[in-house]
Amino acid sequence: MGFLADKKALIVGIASNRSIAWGIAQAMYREGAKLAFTYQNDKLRSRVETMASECASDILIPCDLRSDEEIQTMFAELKKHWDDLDIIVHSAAFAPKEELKGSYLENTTREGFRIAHDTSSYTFSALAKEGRSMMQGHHAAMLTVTYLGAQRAMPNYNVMGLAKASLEANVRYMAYDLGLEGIRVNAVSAGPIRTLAASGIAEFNLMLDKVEKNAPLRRNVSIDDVGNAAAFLCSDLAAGITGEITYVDSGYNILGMMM
Ligand code: 0WE
Repeated sequence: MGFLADKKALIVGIASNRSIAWGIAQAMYREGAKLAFTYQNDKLRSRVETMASECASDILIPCDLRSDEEIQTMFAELKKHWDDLDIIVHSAAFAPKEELKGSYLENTTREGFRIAHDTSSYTFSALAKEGRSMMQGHHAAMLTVTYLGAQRAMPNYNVMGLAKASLEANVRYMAYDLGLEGIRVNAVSAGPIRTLAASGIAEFNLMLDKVEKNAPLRRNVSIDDVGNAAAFLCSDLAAGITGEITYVDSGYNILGMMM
């Protein structure tokens, strides 16, 4: 029996079979969880449908996280399948492409800042606000995905770094609030991974090389590495862990110098 046997998990943020959310879904399915999936738009529906069926799931609900109404409708739809919920996985982020390169100050706008923070941080709170009633009394857990750019200044990551810093503070404030209801809230901070979100990012190969040459484990991480840690954090094995940011990055974040 897997360590997530009888748990029901909602997976938000699959865009392709390289998505971190897909690595998390597969690990949770392997450990015995029942899964439900959302998809952002019609373009992604059939793709997510195929992946859901690989996890024996036929719960597939549209949801653009930028809309409170769509989030409400999504949970109303989920309630038709399940009375309750044990796990919510949030793996979604966005900033306008032009703001993810070059000078931070020159390329960040008020509107880009708003979009990055709304899409990448507020959406996690929004899922908690609408989903908490279904998670009552279930030793439930929420999980999001962040990046080292929240804690350290990085070239090109720019306004996303601020949005991820907000998301990490969000993990702590949500953990504080939801702890009263027994709901745990954590994040995994993943090393760089070639996903759709990383495609077209300047110098991404260089970042992967730096990790491979310098991280303690001398390799990059996979969506399976991230998925396994996420599955653990959402399981009862992690019953005493909340408000925590767990690095899944081959140890890269501990370095003080690269030789
Ligand atoms: O958080 C991310 C990526 C988030 C992201 C990616 C895009 C690309 C397409 C957010 N918004 C957009 N908007 C788009 O239009 N990562 C951790 C991956 C990533 O993105 C970077 C990185 C790394 C690593 C951007 C610049 C520098 C490094």
